[in-house]
Amino acid sequence: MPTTTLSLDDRWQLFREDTPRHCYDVKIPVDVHHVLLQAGDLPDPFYRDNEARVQWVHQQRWVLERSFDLSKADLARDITLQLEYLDTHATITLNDEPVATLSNLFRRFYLNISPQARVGENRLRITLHDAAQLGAERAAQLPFPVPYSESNNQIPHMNTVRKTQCDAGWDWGICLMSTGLYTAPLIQVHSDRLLDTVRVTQHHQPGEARLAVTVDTIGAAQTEQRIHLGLPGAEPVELTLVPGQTQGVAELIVTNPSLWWPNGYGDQPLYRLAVELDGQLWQRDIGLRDLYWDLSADEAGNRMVVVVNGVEIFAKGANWIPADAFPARHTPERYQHLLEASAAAHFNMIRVWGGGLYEHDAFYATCERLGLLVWQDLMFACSLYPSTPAFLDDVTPEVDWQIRRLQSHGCIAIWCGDNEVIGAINWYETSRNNREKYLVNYDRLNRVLDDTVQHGDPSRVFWPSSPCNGELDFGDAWHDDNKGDIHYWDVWHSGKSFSAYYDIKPRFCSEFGYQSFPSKGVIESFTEPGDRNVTSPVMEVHQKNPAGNAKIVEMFTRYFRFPMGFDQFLYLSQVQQAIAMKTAIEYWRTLRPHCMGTLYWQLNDNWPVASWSSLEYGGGWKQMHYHARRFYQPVQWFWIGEGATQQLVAVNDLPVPARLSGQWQIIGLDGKVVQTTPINQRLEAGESLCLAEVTAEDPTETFAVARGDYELEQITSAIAIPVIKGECDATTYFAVWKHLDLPQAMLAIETGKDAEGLWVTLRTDVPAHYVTLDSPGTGRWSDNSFTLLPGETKTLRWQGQPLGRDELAVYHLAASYRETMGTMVRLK
Ligand code: BMA
Repeated sequence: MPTTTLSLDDRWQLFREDTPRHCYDVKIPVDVHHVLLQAGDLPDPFYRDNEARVQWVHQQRWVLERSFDLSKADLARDITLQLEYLDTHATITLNDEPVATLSNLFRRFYLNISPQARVGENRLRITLHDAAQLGAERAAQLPFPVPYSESNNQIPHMNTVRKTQCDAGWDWGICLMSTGLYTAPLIQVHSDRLLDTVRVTQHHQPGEARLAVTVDTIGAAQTEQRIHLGLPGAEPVELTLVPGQTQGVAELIVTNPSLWWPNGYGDQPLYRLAVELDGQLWQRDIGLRDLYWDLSADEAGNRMVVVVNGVEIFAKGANWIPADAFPARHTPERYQHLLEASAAAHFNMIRVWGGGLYEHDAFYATCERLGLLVWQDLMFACSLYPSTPAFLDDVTPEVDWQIRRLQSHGCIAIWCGDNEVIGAINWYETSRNNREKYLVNYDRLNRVLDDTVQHGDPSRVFWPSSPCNGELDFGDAWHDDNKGDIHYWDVWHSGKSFSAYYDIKPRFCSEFGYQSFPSKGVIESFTEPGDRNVTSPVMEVHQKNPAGNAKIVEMFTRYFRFPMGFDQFLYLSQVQQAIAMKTAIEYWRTLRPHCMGTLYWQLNDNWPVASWSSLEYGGGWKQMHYHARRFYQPVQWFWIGEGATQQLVAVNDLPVPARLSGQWQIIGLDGKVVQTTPINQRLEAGESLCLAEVTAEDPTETFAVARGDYELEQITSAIAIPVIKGECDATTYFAVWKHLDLPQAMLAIETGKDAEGLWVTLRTDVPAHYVTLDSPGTGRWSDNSFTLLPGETKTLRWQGQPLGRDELAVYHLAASYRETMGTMVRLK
C-alpha cells in the first residue's frame, strides 16, 4: 500500500504555556516573534531601540498545537512524524504522551509516533523552550570552558546549541533569539521505506554526462521495493531494493548534455530529476556541469581556483547572511530578490556564511537557476565549539543530513567546515593560553565534520575552515596570501588605509569589507526625526560594531572633506565603502591567475543597520552595489595605484579573447580635457594586461577617466557566452579627494514618466563625482554613483515598486561638504 503523507502546514494554534486561553491561529512558518508582531502584541523590534523591549519573548515557553485524524487502517501501519527547521529546544507530545525532546534546528527528525497514536483525533503538541537557558545548562556541564563570541552574541554559550548563531546578535545583527517551526511537519503512514535523500555525483566526458544517483531511504526495509528514476534526455531507470537494503545507486546517462555554466559564462539549462518510491516523489532541477578545484602547488604556494567545464572561473561574489532576522521572512521571493541583484552585479559565487543557517531549498534552487556557485560553510562561526561525545553525537547527524539534502545541487562548489574558528582560538584568553588543548579540541570536531562530509559527498572538496591554508595547517590564514583563502580585515578592523589592499596578493579572498550606512529611506523606517544623528542612542542601537562609527569618521578625515549634515554623512559613508571595495577587488582581479576569487563581506542585511553590506535591508542597492556591477563585469579596465602615477589595467575573465576600444583622458577638475589617448587593444582569454602607465602633472588639479567598449571574439567557439559586448568605464583621482578643490557642479535635472516608468536626466556644467540619486524603497536606479562630465546627458530609470514620493535628493561629492541636503528635485 502506498505511503500517505499529511502535511501539517496550517490550522496550528500558538499560545504561551502560562496563558493557554490567549491563542493565535497560525500556519507554517511559525516564527513566534513574527506572529506576535503581526497580531499587534509586540512592538516592531527593528524600530528605534525596541530590540531591548522584545527579549522577554524567547524567555517564555511557547506551545504549538494542532490535531489530525488517523484511521484504524492507519494504525495498522507505521506512523512517522517528520520534523525539520524546528527552532530549537522543544518537547513533543502526542495525546499528552511524550514523544521526544529535540534541540537542533539543523537536523531532520523522523519520530515514530505509532506508540502514542490512536484512532480518530490526535493532538500534537510542540513546546518551545528558551534556547538561552539550554545554552547555559550545557555550558555548565562542559568538561572545560569553551569560549564563545562575546563580541557578537548578546546571549552566552550559544556555541553549545545548534541554532543559527547570529540569532543571539552579531556585529551587524539584532538579538531576537527566534523560536518556532519553519517548515511543515509531515505525518507519514507507511508500510515500508520512506524516501530520505537523493544524491547525484556527476561524471563528465566529452558528449556525455553520467549521473550516479544514490537514493537513501529510512524505515523498515522489510519488502522488496522499486524506485523509479527519470531525467529528460536519459533512459528511465528502475532500482530494486531487496529486504534489508535502505540505499540504492543507479546510473542515468545523458548524451550531449546542455551544460550548466556559472553566471556570465553561459546558460543555466536545468534537468529535472524525478525519483519515485511507493507514492513518494522527490524532484529537483539540476545543472549538469563538471566541477573541481585546482589546489595544486605553484611557485607562490598553492592555487585555489574552481574549474567548471574545463574553464577556470575567477570567483566573484559576496558573503550571504540570513535574509532576515525574522525566519518567517526567509521566503522564496526574498531569496530571489537578493540573488537576482547578485547575478545582476555579475556575481558567479555566493558564500553561505557559517554563522547563519543551512538555507531552505528555494535558496539553492535560485542559485542553480541564476548560475551562482555556492561556497557552503557548515554552521559554526567565530566561537570555539565543544568536542564532547554529546556534541559530536548531535552534530554528526546534522551534517550528514545537510550534506545529503543539498548534495545534488549542481551549484554547490565547496563544503567548508566553519567560519574563522581556527583563528578564534587566538581571540580568547582561555584558549590563547592553552592553545594546544584547544587546537586538539578544534581538530576533534573538524575531523568529524570532514569524515561526515566525505561520507555524504566524496565528490567535493571539504575545506576545513574559512580562512585556512589547507588541511592540517592551523597557521594565520588572515595574513598568508600564498595559499588558501584569506579573510583580509586589516583595513576595516585594523584601520589601515585603502592602499593596504595593494600590499597583498591573495589567492582567494573570501572576506574583506567596509561599512556604510543605509540610505535615508531605510533610516526613516526605524527612526523619528530627532534620532537622525549618527551618534544618537537609536542610531547606535543600529550600529553593532562598537568602533564602527569612529572608524567611518576617522577614515573620512583621511580622504574626504567632512560632510555637512546627516544626509551627506550617509551618502559619503557609501562613497567611502564603494571606494574601499573597488580598490581591493579591482587590484586583485588584475592579479589573475595568481588570485582567482574575491567574495566581499557582505551581500545583505537582516535588519536595518549600519553594516558592510552592499544591499541594504529591503534589498535596495547601496552605492557599492552599482560599483560592484562595474568592477565585477567579466571584461573591464581599472585604474590601479594611488598618487600621481597609476596604471590602466584591463582584465578578461572569459575563455575567449576580447577587443577593447575607447580612450582614456586626463581632465581638469573644471572639465577641460588635458590629454586624450585612444585605446585599441586585443585582450587574450583570461588575460590581465596593463594598457597604460599614466602620470598626472597636476595631481590635485586633474583626474582621469577611461571609457569605451569591449567585444568578444570567437563567438563561434563551443562556449556560448551570453553577453558579448559591454561598456568599460573607470575613473580615478591622483590625490586624496580632500585635497581637490572641486568646483561646485550645477546639475541640470529633468524628470518625467513614460511607459517604462520614472526617468531622470542629468547634465552638469563641470565634472560631478559619485553622482547618486537617492533610492527610496525597494528598487534601484538603472545606474548610480557615477562620474558625470560636462557635455554628457545621463538618463536614469527607476526599476522597482513606485517611489511613493514626489521629491528626490541628488548627491555628488562636492555638494557633500557644501550643502546640508542633497539637491532636492521635484518629480513630475
Ligand atoms: C567576519 C565575519 C563576521 C563578521 C565580519 C565583520 O570575519 O565572519 O563574523 O560579521 O567579519 O566583522
